[in-house]
This record gives sequence, C-alpha cells and structure tokens, in this order.
Amino acid sequence: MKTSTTVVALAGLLSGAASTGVSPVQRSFPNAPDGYTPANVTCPSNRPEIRLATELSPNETSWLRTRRNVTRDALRDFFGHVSVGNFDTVGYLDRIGSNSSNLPNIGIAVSGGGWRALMNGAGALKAFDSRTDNSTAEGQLGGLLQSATYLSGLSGGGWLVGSIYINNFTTISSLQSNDNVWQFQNSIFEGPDEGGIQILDTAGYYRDLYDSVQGKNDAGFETSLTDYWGRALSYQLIDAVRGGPSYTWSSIALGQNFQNAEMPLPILVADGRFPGELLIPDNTTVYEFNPWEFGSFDPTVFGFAPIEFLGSRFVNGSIPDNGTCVRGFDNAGFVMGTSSSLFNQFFLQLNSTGLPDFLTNVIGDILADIGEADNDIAVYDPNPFYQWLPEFTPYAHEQLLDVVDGGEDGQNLPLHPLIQPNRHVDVIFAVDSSADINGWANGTSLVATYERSLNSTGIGNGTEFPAVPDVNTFINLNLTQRPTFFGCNSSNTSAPLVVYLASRPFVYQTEDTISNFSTFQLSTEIDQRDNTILNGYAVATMGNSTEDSNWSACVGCAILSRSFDRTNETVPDICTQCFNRYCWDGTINSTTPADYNPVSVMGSDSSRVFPAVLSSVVAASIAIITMV
Ligand SMILES: *[C@@H]1O[C@H](CO)[C@@H](O)[C@H](O)[C@H]1NC(C)=O
Ligand SMILES: *[C@@H]1O[C@H](CO)[C@@H](O)[C@H](O)[C@H]1NC(C)=O
Ligand SMILES: *[C@@H]1O[C@H](CO)[C@@H](O)[C@H](O)[C@H]1NC(C)=O
Ligand SMILES: *[C@@H]1O[C@H](CO)[C@@H](O)[C@H](O)[C@H]1NC(C)=O
Ligand SMILES: *[C@@H]1O[C@H](CO)[C@@H](O)[C@H](O)[C@H]1NC(C)=O
Ligand SMILES: *[C@@H]1O[C@H](CO)[C@@H](O)[C@H](O)[C@H]1NC(C)=O
Ligand SMILES: *[C@@H]1O[C@H](CO)[C@@H](O)[C@H](O)[C@H]1NC(C)=O
Ligand SMILES: *[C@@H]1O[C@H](CO)[C@@H](O)[C@H](O)[C@H]1NC(C)=O
Ligand SMILES: *[C@@H]1O[C@H](CO)[C@@H](O)[C@H](O)[C@H]1NC(C)=O
Ligand SMILES: *[C@@H]1O[C@H](CO)[C@@H](O)[C@H](O)[C@H]1NC(C)=O
Ligand SMILES: *[C@@H]1O[C@H](CO)[C@@H](O)[C@H](O)[C@H]1NC(C)=O
Ligand SMILES: CC(=O)N[C@H]1CO[C@H](CO)[C@@H](O)[C@@H]1O
Repeated sequence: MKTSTTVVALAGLLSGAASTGVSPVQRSFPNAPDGYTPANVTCPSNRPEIRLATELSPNETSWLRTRRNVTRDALRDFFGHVSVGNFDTVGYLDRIGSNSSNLPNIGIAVSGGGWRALMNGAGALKAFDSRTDNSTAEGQLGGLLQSATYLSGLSGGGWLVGSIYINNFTTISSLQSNDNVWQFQNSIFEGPDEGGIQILDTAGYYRDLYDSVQGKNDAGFETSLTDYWGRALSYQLIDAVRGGPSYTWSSIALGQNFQNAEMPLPILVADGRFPGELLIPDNTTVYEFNPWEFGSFDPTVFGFAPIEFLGSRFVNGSIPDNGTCVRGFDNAGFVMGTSSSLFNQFFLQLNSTGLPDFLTNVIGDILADIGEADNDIAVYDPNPFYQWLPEFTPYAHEQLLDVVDGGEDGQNLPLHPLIQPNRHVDVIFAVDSSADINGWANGTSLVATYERSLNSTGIGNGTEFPAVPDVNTFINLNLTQRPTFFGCNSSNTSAPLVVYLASRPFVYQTEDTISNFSTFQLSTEIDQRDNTILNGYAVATMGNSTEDSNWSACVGCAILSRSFDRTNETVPDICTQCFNRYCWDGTINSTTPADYNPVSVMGSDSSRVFPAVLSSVVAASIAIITMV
C-alpha cells in the first residue's frame, strides 16, 4: 500500500535524481547520464586509464587512512559491551592505536546461494550492526560491522551488499520493513506489486526491462541475458521507481557518508571465462567491483579500470585521442547481475510461465548469438583490458570480456579480495550459506580458496590462506555445527585468521520457515524471509551467546589475535580457552560421513519468535545440547 511516508521518501529520491550537477547528496545516486543506456561524455582532463595491480588504488589508500581512524572508535564502542574476560581491551586499543596499523583490520565475506544466502547473510549482518535493536547488549555482536574495513559479497551475497549500499547503507531492519524492496513473496518473474512506488503491472514491467536493454543495445553495446536479469533484480533490491535504472555502482564512492569512511568498503566478486569455455576451472580469473574500480589482482589480468568509465574503448590501458569517454555502463543492477549471472537461466525456464512474445524473441536472438550453453555470461563490451599487457594476459586479445557468477569456480565465499597481501586483513568473518549438502554448507568454498592459494607463483600470486581440511573432515569433526577458526597460529604466514560461520539450523524449522531452501527457489513468503534472517542472526551470535556464554568474548579474541601478535601482547587466558575450543587443531578424519542432516539447536519445541523471547524450554534444550 502506498503510504504518505513513502511519497515523501520518493520525492526525496526524485530530487536527488534531478541534480546531476552532483550536490553532496548523502547516498549513492542515480547519476548515469542516460538511464540504463551508457552514453558518450567529455573525458575528464586526466583521461581514464587502466593501472597495474601492483598496489591498491590511490583512492582506496587514501580512503583507508580515514577508515582506520573511524574503526578505532568503532572498536572502542564494540569492546565497550563485548568483554574479553578481565582484559582491559579499551585500554589496550588506546595504548597501541596511535599507529593504526597496530589495530585489528577486519573483513566480512557473505557467500552466494541465491535468496537463501541473501537472507542468511542478512541475519549475520543484522547481528553485527550496532544499529540493530538490542545488538549492543551483553553477549551480542553489534558494532562488528562498524569496526570492519571490508565487506565482500558474491552472487546472492552480492545482492545483500548491493542492496544495503545502493540504499544509503541502510539497515537490515529497515529493508525488512520497507514495502518497496525485499518483497520476495513476489517472484522476480511477476514483478512487483502495483502498489507502493511501482506503477507497472507485469506486462509493463517486462516492457520496461525490454526497453532498458534495447536502449543499451541501440547505442551499440552488445547485451546479454545478464542485462535483463540485472534490471529485474533492481526492482527487488533498489528502493527507487523502476528499480532505479540510473543508479551506478561508482556513485557509492560519491556519497558523503562513504567519503567520511563511515562504513566498510563494499566489494562484489565475479569470475572470468574464456570464449568457448563451459566449465569454469579452479584457476580462473577472479574480478572485483569496488566503488572506484573493476579489475583483478590475478596475473591473468593484473589491472584495474576506473569503474565509472567502463564502456569506454580502452586500448592498451588508455582511451585513444580519437576515442570518447563513456559513463553509465556500471549500472548497479548490472554489477549485481554479473556477480549472480548463474541465475540468468531462469529466463530460459520461463516459456511456461508466459513471457511476453517480444521478450521471448529477444532472448531467442541472444541465445542464437551466444548459444544456450553460454547463457550465464555477462558481456562486457568493450573489454577494458583489450591489448593490456598482451605478452602476459590472455584476455588482452579479446574484444569482449565474458564475466560470470562469482561462485562458478567453487569459491562461493568472496574471500579473494580479502586475502590480497596489500590489504593486510587480519581476520575474516566468513558467512557461508552454500547449499553443499542438503541445503547446508560443508566447507567446500574454503577448500577451493585454500587450494587456489597454494599455487603461489601462479594464479595464487602471493595470496595466503590458512590450511583447511577436506570436506569429509568438516562434517566428521562437526566444524560446520559450530563456528570454527582457521589459521590461529600466525607464525610464518601473513594469512588472515578465518572465523567460519557455516549455515546450520538454529531456530525452529518448519515447512514454512526452513532456512535450507533451494538456491533456485523463486519466491519466499515474508514469514520465511524473516525466519531465515532470524536463523542467520542466531548462528552468528550462537543464540545471543546462549550456546556458549563466552562466544562474544571469543569473537573479540579472534578480532584481536593478529594485533596481539604484532604488538607482542600477552594473550589473555580467556582467549587461550577460546582458541582451544574454536580453532581447528589440524586433525583429519576423511572417512565418508553418514548423510548430513543437522537438527535445529533449538529443537522442535522452541518458540518461533527468537530472539525477542527466549523461553525457558529453549534455554534448557540449549543447555542440554551444549552439554552433550
Ligand atoms: C543517508 O544516511 C545518512 C546517515 O544515516 C543520513 O544522514 C542521510 O540523510 C541519508 N541520506 C538520504 C538521501 O537518505
Ligand atoms: C579517485 O582518485 C582520483 C585520482 O586521485 C581522483 O581524481 C578521483 O576524484 C577519486 N575518485 C573518487 C570517487 O574519490
Ligand atoms: C587519524 O587520526 C590521527 C590521530 O587522531 C590524526 O592525527 C589524523 O589526522 C587522522 N587522519 C585522518 C586521515 O583522518
Ligand atoms: C581512432 O584511430 C585509430 C587509428 O587511426 C583507428 O583504428 C580507430 O578506428 C579510430 N577510432 C575512432 C573511434 O574513430
Ligand atoms: C559515441 O561515440 C562513438 C565514437 O567514439 C560513436 O561511434 C557512437 O555512435 C557515439 N554514440 C552516441 C550514442 O552518440
Ligand atoms: C520451452 O520449454 C520447453 C520444455 O522445457 C523446451 O523444450 C523449449 O525449448 C522451450 N522453448 C523456448 C523457446 O525456450
Ligand atoms: C560437500 O559439498 C559438495 C558440494 O559443494 C558435495 O559435492 C559433497 O558431496 C559434499 N560432501 C560432504 C561430505 O558433505
Ligand atoms: C601453477 O600455476 C602455473 C602457472 O599458471 C602452472 O603452470 C602450474 O601448472 C600450476 N601448478 C599447479 C600445481 O597447479
Ligand atoms: C589453469 O589450469 C590449467 C590446467 O591445469 C592450465 O593448463 C593453465 O595453464 C592454468 N592457468 C593458469 C592461469 O594458471
Ligand atoms: C559431533 O557431534 C555429534 C552429535 O552432536 C557427536 O556425537 C560427535 O561426538 C561429535 N564429534 C566430534 C568429533 O566432536
Ligand atoms: C530488546 O530488548 C527489550 C528489553 O529486553 C525487549 O523488550 C525487546 O523486545 C527487545 N527487542 C528485540 C527486537 O529483540
Ligand atoms: C607476489 C607475486 O607473485 N606477484 C606477482 C603477481 O602477478 C604479477 C603479474 O604477473 C607479477 O608481476 C607479480 O610479481
């Protein structure tokens, strides 16, 4: 239903849209020159260039100086309510923090897995966000998000990260109560309800998708199913009329609160794919989209393009004098769609659902061009890395760049940006919602990243990742049935410590509210959405520390661990206990496990309104589970 508050908010958005002269509006904005269609613009006086990936960008380096200062205060707040035994954490931070490189440097990674991953990841971020009600109470983890330097997402996790940032770094609670977005009960193929800010019925919705993509096509850019997919996603994720066709990924960097470094740096991940290649090899190129750049640290590309000017025809790293600059290619929905292009195939299953003829025809044409087997590709036309380092990089010879879903190489957690040596990340909170086995995660994504890092002179290119065991061991040693730390011992490595939070059933699971639903489930009732978020919250907080009353302290220890090593601080006793409990100790048990069907921590008698009400029945059942 349309409410007066919606109308006021909408008026605000539209006035933002009108001001292309870019006054300091405090959010990402609809600043594309011509809606979804990329357009020629005058080049800035220092013409856009591709740069070598030897270092971080000057933009990131300068932003980090501000961010590290902001996280110093955020960490003080976090440790104001998270006590680490009787260790004086705030005193410690004050003592060592004048040099910000002594401070903990935190990354958070949210995996792929469709809508399920968006919701489960949302539960974790809600738990980590100090703006969530009660999240800064004793035993809670609110403020971890504010203390983090990086937040990466991939595929469904990328929708989560994108939806938060494009909507002004909003909260999960606000997204849940906003009638214009996250209405997952409406399948993406029916489009939004006609109420609220949306003015289109299903036919109008399809017409709009078609017109947007046709516009880009008419302007001379090759399009792919990802263009339709990204536009459709935007309707669910971006709180603006018509899914905000003018919102760009690069506009995140222009928001005042981003420039004040009041939030972590958002990064989305996608994979490279060679023409004709159908299976993505483990050693494929991994790309990242951050607010300033698109590119890869991998030796197969080893370059970054200014993301605002994607769509410009770069040749060997620059735009020739007779070429023009293009803006508006980095549409926010297109970026989110690229990271999740595996879902393009939905469009192929549609003929029974009644896709309008005109759309069936264009999709048929696209498939005729690229072949059905390639339907998961996002086409980046032109390839910004054309003739870039042609002696070393195979993509240098391609006019178009094919990019696919970030999880297709098996690395379903977006860890790649966070293990780049130049970023010096100390600890990664890895929220894994992969559907590896019966809809739950089993460590497959960590194994993929670990194995890739081992070829350190090849595709690993100097990245380091802590050792993890095989997936059978994950199951046999219950490493997915509780949080597990990897890489606790920092000697001889610059790898981060990884806090692995595998999805598992925590709150009561009913047929209507299960959290392990299929990656390809198209719609989700609001009740199930909110329960999946609740389950993710409970997994991250171990049920508000009811499963382990020291859990928040142990999270504190994980955060501080590398900092302690750098400053030669004696590790507090409570942290030693935490590490004994949560660190993988190197044990292997690779025997084939029995079928994996974890039961809810809170059993079947528990209240469904956790965590607002934690009944004594539940507390008792948790106590029993913790004891055995
Ligand atoms: C964006 O969020 C900031 C911080 O909450 C707020 O001050 C600002 O008004 C918001 N901007 C818009 C356009 O909603
Ligand atoms: C990124 O850095 C370049 C060069 O220092 C600068 O011109 C540009 O304004 C920066 N971009 C943003 C969004 O701050
Ligand atoms: C960071 O904080 C230090 C100490 O408070 C201050 O001297 C410095 O100017 C700050 N740097 C930035 C980029 O805000
Ligand atoms: C620019 O000049 C080069 C070399 O002369 C030529 O190959 C190319 O087609 C020209 N590009 C445009 C857009 O005119
Ligand atoms: C943009 O410029 C290129 C030449 O650089 C030209 O071929 C193309 O037609 C122009 N596009 C539009 C929409 O004007
Ligand atoms: C429609 O679906 C049927 C059965 O799934 C399939 O055989 C057919 O190729 C589809 N048609 C189009 C145009 O995709
Ligand atoms: C783990 O997940 C992978 C899929 O990602 C699956 O192929 C494998 O059988 C699973 N193994 C176990 C032990 O669960
Ligand atoms: C490591 O990468 C190099 C260079 O790409 C390749 O030749 C080599 O086969 C790889 N080694 C392994 C063990 O995968
Ligand atoms: C990837 O692996 C394949 C097969 O092992 C190998 O031929 C190729 O050189 C590797 N590529 C890179 C970039 O390491
Ligand atoms: C894993 O959990 C099961 C059931 O909770 C328990 O029986 C088993 O002993 C645990 N295994 C290990 C290695 O802790
Ligand atoms: C927050 O805590 C208060 C007081 O314990 C309680 O009344 C309220 O329901 C809680 N809110 C949520 C969202 O859990
Ligand atoms: C640490 C490391 O091996 N870095 C290499 C990454 O790839 C580039 C491009 O091939 C090399 O120049 C670096 O030396």
